[in-house]
Amino acid sequence: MNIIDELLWRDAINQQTDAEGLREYVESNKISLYCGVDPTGDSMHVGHLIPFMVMRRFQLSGHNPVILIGGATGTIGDPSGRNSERQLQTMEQVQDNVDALSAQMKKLFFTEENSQLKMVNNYDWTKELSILDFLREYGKNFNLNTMLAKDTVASRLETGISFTEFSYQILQSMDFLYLFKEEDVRLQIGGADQWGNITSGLDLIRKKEGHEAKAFGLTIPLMLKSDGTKFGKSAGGAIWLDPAKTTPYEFFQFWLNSDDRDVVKYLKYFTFLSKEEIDELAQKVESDPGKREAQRVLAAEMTKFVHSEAALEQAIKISEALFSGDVRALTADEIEAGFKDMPTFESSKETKNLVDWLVDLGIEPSKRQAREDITKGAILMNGERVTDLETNVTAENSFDGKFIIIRKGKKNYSLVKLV
Ligand code: 383
Repeated sequence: MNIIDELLWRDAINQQTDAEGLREYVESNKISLYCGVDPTGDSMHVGHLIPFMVMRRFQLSGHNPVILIGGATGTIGDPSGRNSERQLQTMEQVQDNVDALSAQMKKLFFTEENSQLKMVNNYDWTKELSILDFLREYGKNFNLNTMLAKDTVASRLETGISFTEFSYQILQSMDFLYLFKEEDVRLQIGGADQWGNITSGLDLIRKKEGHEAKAFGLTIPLMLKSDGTKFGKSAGGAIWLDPAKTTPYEFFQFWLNSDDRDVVKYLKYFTFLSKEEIDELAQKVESDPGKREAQRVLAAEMTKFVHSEAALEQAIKISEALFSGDVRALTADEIEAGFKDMPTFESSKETKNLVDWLVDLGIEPSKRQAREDITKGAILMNGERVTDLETNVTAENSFDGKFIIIRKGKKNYSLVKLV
């Protein structure tokens, strides 16, 4: 399958400026393509994977991806997809974020086989440009009506948009022209929200380089979830790629919890599994959805790709321990990761009777209820059932003198931190 057919099969194409032309071009050439990310934060999230997985697919089929980090554009902020003006970041903040995102990109895309991958920063060719050159060299090629008609600007005309954000499309267009000339980049890809910026760059290339200049734009559909909620968010907020912000366990759980109606779409979009493998998993979603095998494979593939094999093993270990209730094999770090979104309580280290302790913390509403739950075997302390009403809770029951885990019923966990 060539790369275009593969993207079509994966439902990864939203719009193309010249589908025929691009197909022909990639059939007989190695294409250099680029996709940009703005350093508006210190980590990417799963939404960013949408175009960058496609970049990787091009790379795997022998083409040359160029990753652009927007050290210049990040100081302005893309109005796309936003309904209000952004607060400017300081130049230092932008630089810190450039460093963080560059490191993240390296980790994801620079493998031993791919050490030649290119990464550029648009600050390098934008910082020296004078205001007069900007207006004379570039501004003259932009028609105000066309600029105003771009979705991202048109939708802001009511609420207001500054000249600064309005000019963003010129900056991104200058990048495409620069990379076309300097790096022979002929294709820009991005999420569907980038269509206006990408086509604006193509217009500039045509105006400056002539109509025979061959360049293309391709966008990828933004991910929609079957239940109508936004893709890439959990109860705790965005799903980040930085393990310090979203632990590999939470990351694993995010994919594991995918809806049956979405899981095949995600497998196509986000993994490198073959058509045969995905068709087989799709079959299993139909015949045995309860087993959630497709979700398991998806979660494993994604955790391995973004984090590592070791992180995946740990995520599985935590998931299994929480599922079975046997949490004894977990380390204090694993507990911290696994319990991030669960109710957490604080207790002093002094020895106390279990019934009193559960009521004092608020895990049980009353002593009567506590006694009843203990006697019927519904309470597990650190993975062990306690049925004796005289049980005492001491620091010795804890993990590393730090945590005590209480499970009430089948899956109501509480984490008690000893302070
Ligand atoms: C800057 C300079 C360029 C080319 C692109 C850019 C960044 C672009 C942008 N992209 C988003 C971002 O940075 O704002 N103007 O957060 C997101 N992308 C990708 C994808 C997406 C887009 O990084 O749709 C989601 O992740 O294109 O919103 O010369």
